[in-house]
Amino acid sequence: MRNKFDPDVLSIALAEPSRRALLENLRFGPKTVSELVQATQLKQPNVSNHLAKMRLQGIVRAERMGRQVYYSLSMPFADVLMRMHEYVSNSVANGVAGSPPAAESSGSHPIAADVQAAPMNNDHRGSVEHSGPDDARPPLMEWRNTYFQSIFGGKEDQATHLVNAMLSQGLDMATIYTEVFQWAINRIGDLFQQGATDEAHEHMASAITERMMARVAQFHNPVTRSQYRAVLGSVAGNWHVMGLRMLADGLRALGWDTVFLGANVPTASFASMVQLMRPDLIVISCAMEDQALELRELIACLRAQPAQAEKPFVIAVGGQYVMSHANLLADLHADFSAPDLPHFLAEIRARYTLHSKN
Ligand code: B12
Repeated sequence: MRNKFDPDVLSIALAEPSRRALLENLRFGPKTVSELVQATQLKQPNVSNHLAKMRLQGIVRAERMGRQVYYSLSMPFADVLMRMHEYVSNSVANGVAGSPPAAESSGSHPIAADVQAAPMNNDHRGSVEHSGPDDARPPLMEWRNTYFQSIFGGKEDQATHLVNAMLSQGLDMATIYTEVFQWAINRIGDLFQQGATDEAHEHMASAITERMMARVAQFHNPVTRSQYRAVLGSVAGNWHVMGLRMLADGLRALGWDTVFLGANVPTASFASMVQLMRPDLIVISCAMEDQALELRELIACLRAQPAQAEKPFVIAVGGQYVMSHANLLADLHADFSAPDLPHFLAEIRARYTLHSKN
């Protein structure tokens, strides 16, 4: 067995010029094999081979869009290099340079063990595809529990490590957001309801999750642009914004131009922003009964905007309040709703033709 710090072995992964050239190119966004061949002047089989290996190592991920497969970095560049280092160290420690790290059932790093035990996702079909309960991989339960513990304990570094692990395993945005983040946040909400935790914990967990979402979204850049624009905002009085941010990130990953207004948007300024931006879709989030009147007023105000007559837009409403009131949609004169991100994206796919190039 070679020494763990053998510079020859490290150089294979870290200083291999072709891989470095490919990674350098992927720093600036997703690319196809042909684009990478053109950019690096490497031979096509070489490029494919390197990409396949780096995909197995969780360094790059692949997304199919129509007939094209796009490759992108699965995490920040610095983390990619660190992961290569970690990977080579593990491989050398196991005596097989270049093979995947062996699963460890115990050890000082529980997250690392989860990652190693997880199967590779070789059927990655798109950046915002939802895996669904049927193909939920076993580690999902462990990931969401570990994520819950991280945000509940205020361990942002641990959460970051876990998010990196999920990204490098090819977990898509909708699965990470819904099955892990939403699940964990709602669990903290349940604890709050039972009096088992306090507002400070809820705020801390929410703040960490918003940062983790930014991390995931950074690696789900759209590979093509659609011609559609959405304006998203929470109704006046509503400080719940995470769900809305998820929808915004999902739309952006599909190539939409998104204008995110955030929490507690006063009705009049929401409406004037719509007038200014001329969106195709307006996405409104309403979490509480107390905001029902504002929601109603906002929709009435939007319907009365000249923009509605000049370029008709669709209004989607959702959030805890909407979900808990059947038949509200028709009553509000809204166009559609959805209980969560995957259903929202399914509705978007059904209503709009996506990925038309500029
Ligand atoms: C986290 C949280 C907070 C955080 C929010 C932080 C943030 N940055 O967003 C903070 C601490 C600020 C907060 C404050 C309050 N909260 Co609070 N909060 C929650 C909690 C635990 C989770 C909400 C959440 O973010 N979930 C994760 C996201 C991803 O899920 P989501 O919001 O449901 O969004 C998904 C879907 O709803 C849907 N969706 C959302 N919007 C839209 C829009 C459209 C168009 C579509 C199609 C779909 C859609 O897609 C999203 C993604 O999958 C819920 C409990 C729960 N189970 O929902 C209570 C909850 C919403 N809060 C509640 C309450 C009462 C409050 C407070 C009054 C007091 C408190 N508990 O601290 C204040 C009120 C603040 C205000 N005026 O808005 C109540 C509301 C009860 C009600 N229906 O009237 C809940 C339900 C808790 C409860 N069971 O009592 N809260």
